Amino acid sequence: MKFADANAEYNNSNIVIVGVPFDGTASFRDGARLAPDRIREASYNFETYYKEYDAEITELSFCDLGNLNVNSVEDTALEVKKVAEKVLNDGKMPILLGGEHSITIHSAGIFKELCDGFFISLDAHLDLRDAYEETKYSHACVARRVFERFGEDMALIGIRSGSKEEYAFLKEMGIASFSAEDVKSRGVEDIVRAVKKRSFGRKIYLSLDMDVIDISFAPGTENPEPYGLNPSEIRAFISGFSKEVSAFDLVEVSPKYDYGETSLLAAKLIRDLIMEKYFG
Ligand SMILES: [Mn+2]
Repeated sequence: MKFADANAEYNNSNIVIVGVPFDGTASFRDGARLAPDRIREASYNFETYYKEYDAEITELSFCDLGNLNVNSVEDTALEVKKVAEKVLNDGKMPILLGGEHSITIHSAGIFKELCDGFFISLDAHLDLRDAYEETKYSHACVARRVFERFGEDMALIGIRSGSKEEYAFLKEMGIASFSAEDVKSRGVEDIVRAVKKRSFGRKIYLSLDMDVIDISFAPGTENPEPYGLNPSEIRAFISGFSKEVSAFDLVEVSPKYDYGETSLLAAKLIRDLIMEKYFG
C-alpha cells in the first residue's frame, strides 16, 4: 500500500516517501517496525482538499517507494544512506517513515554531506548518550551522533528527559535546546525565531520523534513521556520551518501500543508538511 495520493512517478516527484521498518535497538517497547504501513493506512482517512490554501494535495507530485529491506543496524545504515543520497542528489525531498529514531543518524549524515544544512529534532529525549546497550547506533544516541556531524548547526526542541550526564554534555557543548516548558512559556513562534537565527535560511533536516507529543495525544510510541507538546504546537513548528525543510523523518510510532490515534496523527502531520511546504 502506498501513502495516500502519492501517485506520481519518481522522476516527476518533488517529494519521495520511503518506509524504514526498523526497531532493532528498541530498549523499552518495540513495534516501530510496524509503523510505516500503519501510517500509510491511516493516511487514507483524510480529505485531499485543504480549505486553508484552497488547494488539493493531488495537485502536488509525490511518490512512495515502499519499505526498505532492513533487519540489522548495519543494513539499516547502508539502505538509508543509499536512498537518502539518491533522493537528495536528484534534488527531491526525502520523507522517511520510521522505524525507530536511530534511522535519522544515517539520513542526517548524508544530508550534512550533500546539503551542509541545519538539523532540528522535535523530541522528548536528549538522545545524547555516546553508546547505549553496547551500540553507538541506538535510538538513545541519535543527537550525539548528529552533533558529531553538525556541531553547533543543530537544535533540540521539546526536551523533557535525559540523564545527568546528557544534560551536562548539552551544557558543556552549548547545543541549542528548548524544553517542552520553554515551548509552553515562550510560544512556538518565539522558538521558531530563535532557531532561525541559528539556521540563517539554510536548508533544514527536520526529525519528528512522535514522543515529543504528549502521551495522551500520541500514546503509541516506544518511549512515551508525559507533559509533552500538543498536536497544534507540532503543526505550528511544521508551518514555521516548512519552507526550509529539505529532508524530513517521522519516527518512533509503535502501532503495538496504539488504537490508531498516533498513526493518524503521524499521517496528518506528514500531509500537512507537504501542503505547507508548497502552498503555505
Ligand atoms: Mn524520543
